[in-house]
Amino acid sequence: MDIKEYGWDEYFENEWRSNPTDGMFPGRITADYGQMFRVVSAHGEQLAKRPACRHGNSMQLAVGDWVALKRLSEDGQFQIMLALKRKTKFSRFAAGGEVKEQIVAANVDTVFLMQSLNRDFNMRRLERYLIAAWESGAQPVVVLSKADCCENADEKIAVVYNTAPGVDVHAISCVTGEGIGDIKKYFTTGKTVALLGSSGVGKSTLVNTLAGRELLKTGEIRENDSRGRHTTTHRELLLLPEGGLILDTPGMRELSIWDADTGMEMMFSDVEELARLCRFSDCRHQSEPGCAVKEALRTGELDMERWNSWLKLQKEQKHLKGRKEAKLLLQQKKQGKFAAKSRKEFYEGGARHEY
Ligand SMILES: Nc1nc2c(ncn2[C@@H]2O[C@H](COP(=O)(O)OP(=O)(O)OP(=O)(O)O)[C@@H](O)[C@H]2O)c(=O)[nH]1
Ligand SMILES: [Mg+2]
Ligand SMILES: [Zn+2]
Repeated sequence: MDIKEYGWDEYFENEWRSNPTDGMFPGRITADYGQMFRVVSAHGEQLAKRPACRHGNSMQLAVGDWVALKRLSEDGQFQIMLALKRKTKFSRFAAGGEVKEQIVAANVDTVFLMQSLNRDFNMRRLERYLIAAWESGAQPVVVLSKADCCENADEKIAVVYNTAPGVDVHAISCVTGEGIGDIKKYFTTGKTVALLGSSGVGKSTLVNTLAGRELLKTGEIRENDSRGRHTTTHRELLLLPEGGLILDTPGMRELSIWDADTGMEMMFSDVEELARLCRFSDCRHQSEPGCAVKEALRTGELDMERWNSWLKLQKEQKHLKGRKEAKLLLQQKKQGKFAAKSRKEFYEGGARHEY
């Protein structure tokens, strides 16, 4: 197997050389099964164990990561020893209330932000995905699926163009084949495209359509509300027969953004620019004189919905930043206690040894 087909390039070659990788070989994680990963390498595909936990703090690995593998025994046991620095990573705030970054996909070149044209279409949700995508370092592309189920696709495409200036938008149908030819251009040798979106938008169906066969399981959507049933349960990276890689993911219930600074700037540069034009640098854009935002809302230069969206995202980010800082403080406090305890043990121990 030629690992270049899986995206190995000069960047990773350099990373490889700058790490202690003697006696190891490179591989890319293609599936995450919890304690085990499926990894592809020049020796084919194998299962590999997670790296050993150090200080109870195991490194987070994600599908798409390039890792260094070691053969543990002749009977085909492999262990991941280290991960190479990522080119890009798509993260979110981990679900379940914990303050933790969850890496959804690593080393992705393009992310398809998928929404279906029948039921799932929602601009506020798309904004979140776009922010996270810009933050990831990968190129976002909006893919509107199930064009065969929609009468006014053109109108919806126009709405997306307004929300996401400069981002490619495609309407596709896996039933009629519409638009599939156009999106093939993103799949070239060694390049990785990740599919993200709610359950039931047709991510796995698109993989099967591009692969030309049933590689992945797909599921009917619920009749009453057209939502998906969370058919895909783990992330998986696949090589397409015509070249290029596709990363299927389980549908996300919600996307809480982990980091948003770059993403907000990319998505809302017009709003942020306006806010900088206010007379007072600490303008709250409420009733202050010389508020450029209020003025733009009055003239219609700034759309009210877009402004509300920005406000909501700002507020959410502030809240999440507060939670992150609180966690950091707690960690530092714990580490401080640990250091003090070790110091105490060291000196007391040292004193004992002297006698
Ligand atoms: N009409 C129509 N139905 C489609 C299209 N693409 C997918 N579907 C249907 O939508 C349903 C859900 O498709 P999946 O591919 O399983 O959706 P998914 O995004 O992978 O969902 P999860 O794995 O749950 O995240 C299936 O019944 C598909 O047949 C399309 O282009 N047109
Ligand atoms: Mg799926
Ligand atoms: Zn203002």
